[in-house]
Amino acid sequence: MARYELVKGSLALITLTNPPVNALSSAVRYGITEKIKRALGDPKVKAVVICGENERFCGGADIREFAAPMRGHSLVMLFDDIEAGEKPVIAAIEGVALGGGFELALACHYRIAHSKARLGLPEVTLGLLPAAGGTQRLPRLIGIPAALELITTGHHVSAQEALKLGMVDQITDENACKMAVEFALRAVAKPLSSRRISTLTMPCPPNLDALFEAVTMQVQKKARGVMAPLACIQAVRAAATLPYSKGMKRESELMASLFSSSQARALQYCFFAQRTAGKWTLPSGAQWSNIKPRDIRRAAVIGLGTMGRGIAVSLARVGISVIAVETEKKLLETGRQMVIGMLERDAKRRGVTASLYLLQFTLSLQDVKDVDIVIEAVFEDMSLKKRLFRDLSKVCRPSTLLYTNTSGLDVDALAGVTDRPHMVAGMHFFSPAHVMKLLEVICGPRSSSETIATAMSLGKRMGKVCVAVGNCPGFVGNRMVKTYTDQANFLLEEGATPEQVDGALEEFGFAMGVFRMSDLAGLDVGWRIRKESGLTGPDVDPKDPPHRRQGHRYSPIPDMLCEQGRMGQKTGCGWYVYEKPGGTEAKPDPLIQKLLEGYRVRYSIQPRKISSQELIERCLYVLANEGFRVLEDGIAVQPEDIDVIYLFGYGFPRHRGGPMFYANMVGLGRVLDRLEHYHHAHPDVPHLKPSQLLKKLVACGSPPIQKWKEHIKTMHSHL
Ligand code: 3H9
Repeated sequence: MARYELVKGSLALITLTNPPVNALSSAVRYGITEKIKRALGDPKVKAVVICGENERFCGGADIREFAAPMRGHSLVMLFDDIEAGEKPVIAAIEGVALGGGFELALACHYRIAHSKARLGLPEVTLGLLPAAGGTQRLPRLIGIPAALELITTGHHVSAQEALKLGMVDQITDENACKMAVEFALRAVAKPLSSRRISTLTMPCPPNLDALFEAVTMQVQKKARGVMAPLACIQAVRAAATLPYSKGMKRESELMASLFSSSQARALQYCFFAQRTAGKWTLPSGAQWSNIKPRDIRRAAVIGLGTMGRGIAVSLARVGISVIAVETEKKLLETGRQMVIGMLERDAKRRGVTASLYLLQFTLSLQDVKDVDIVIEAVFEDMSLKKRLFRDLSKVCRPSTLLYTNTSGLDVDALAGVTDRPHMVAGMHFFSPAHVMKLLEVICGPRSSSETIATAMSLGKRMGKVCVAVGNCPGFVGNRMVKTYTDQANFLLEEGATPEQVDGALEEFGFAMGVFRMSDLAGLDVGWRIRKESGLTGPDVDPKDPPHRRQGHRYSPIPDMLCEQGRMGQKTGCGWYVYEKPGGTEAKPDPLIQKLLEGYRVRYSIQPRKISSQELIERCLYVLANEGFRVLEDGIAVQPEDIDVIYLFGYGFPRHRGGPMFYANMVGLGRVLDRLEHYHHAHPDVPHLKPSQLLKKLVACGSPPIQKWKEHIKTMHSHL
């Protein structure tokens, strides 16, 4: 786990050997402790270089070991020994030095980094703080403001930035280990006293209290209810106000308060869930590791509306040439200008040249005949999409893969009109497509493994978090979200206000409640879908009363808002009222209050005071309940997939882990009880009826989320 070599006769080279990221597992900690002892005790050794195998220094403590209390050799003691030693120790940083890995480098006397390396203290993103001296050493090295920024956000920095900040002593384009060896030979003669960071005087700015107060407010605003960033601030404050040893004690106490918290568990679950979702599997046995994706060089994007533009930008910025197609000259010109503007702004932000030469704009579908893939992003209209897919079948060469960007339409119905149904799948981007990280890849029953593998790999190349899902109305994300918004609407009917529902959800951790989110997205989107599916408008069965559809409870309130032209922010009013059309400052609207009161009178609903607990339970337990049905139906293969979709596409608070993890944390038995209670009270809402899988899991003793998969029948898999 740590290799020891004597090089150049007087240097000890210690190499961490724990692939893939050389995490500091207990075995690695033991290995380094032993090798450092050996190097410091060997009179032949004049200096030490620490590096990592496979061009990666170290990805930090082994997160998998956090499931149990920390055991084995202490990193704090090891780092103190390295720093206090009388022989210069040099960290040779290639790849990454993150978390405990960067704390190891901070304990060394010198740090040499490769120019492509990335460094940082991302513990806060795992619900923790850097507890091996990071909160005490980093501020002494680079000052309190810069250290606070890095520790409370967990941002990684490039080697160049690290050099500017003083986090490393030298960067190199050569092999960092080789350079560190040269450096070590020169460092032998130099005194070490000024190189021990823990002994440095803290550079304190004059307005210390104001600085900590400002950062605390910033953190509280950004991450409502999240504990770790606040603990990080307290630890850095200890560094600023206490001697090193007392600061270390405070760091350790704060870490203890975080270590077994539910937030830390949720955030660490998110880390692994994201990686689990990337490892997709299909019932045929095809999976990420055994199917080769196609190499994509040329793509076509059909439709230059909001989605098409974002998709074109996402493709071009990773070096894929794009032919963008529109039907009218004016639309083409507007789209062209928008795409170029977006690409230029993006390139400026990243300090690179915009790859405009990769773009081609055309009115002729014939121009896409030689592309590797087509991503269709026209209006959500099945007959329009079918027409286009028929045309694409005729125009494109037989090897071209065809993808539809749809938020819920039947991917297989589109595949069926083509000459290559096995080469058709869905790619559900989220708006704005060049910003949002999530991509649902929809596997139709006839989609080939290669078609799926190519979409997943292309999504990854575009920097997306990709999740493979099955084909059903709304797929995973939108199918589930419908149950959540329905509950929110029913709660309004029963006595709540939009601001009450939103307040409870925002208190829970959502950046925006359901109604503010709906105002931002535009109420007309859902209205159009409801009209198309016959839930409102002329196609409604005249026998259905306004608050019932197809035998179930239905809330016509969102339709009533749309009929009044209240489409959300863009019209200056929706669930809230705004300062002007396009305004963003939501204010409660007395007209909505009146509308709700009128509605309740008309349908003889006695309004009642609804507790925050009920608001949360009704909205979130029903979401998880539908998640269980999604698993039951084989639309998603594992709970991690659902949670990743909700974290990256729907703003579910990360420190709650996602709807399925949240249900697991609450306790499946309790979720089941409450759903039974609410379903009893509202028997005309089928989504409140507990799912079979939830009942089965409770009957099996509520196994941990990682074990649910074993209880899910795969017979009905749609993947
Ligand atoms: C810490 O250090 C606490 C300290 O303050 C000390 C307190 C006393 N542990 O992401 P990838 C796995 S907290 C265990 O796909 P990439 C990962 O699960 C830690 N496993 O690769 C995956 O496994 P699998 C602070 C880890 O190239 C495989 O390695 N450190 C760890 O896209 C490949 O990972 C962090 O927060 C780990 N520390 O990205 C850094 N790291 O193949 C967390 C990775 O089975 N890590 N794995 O799915 C990362 O950010 C990225 O993994 C990294 C590489 C940038 C390093």
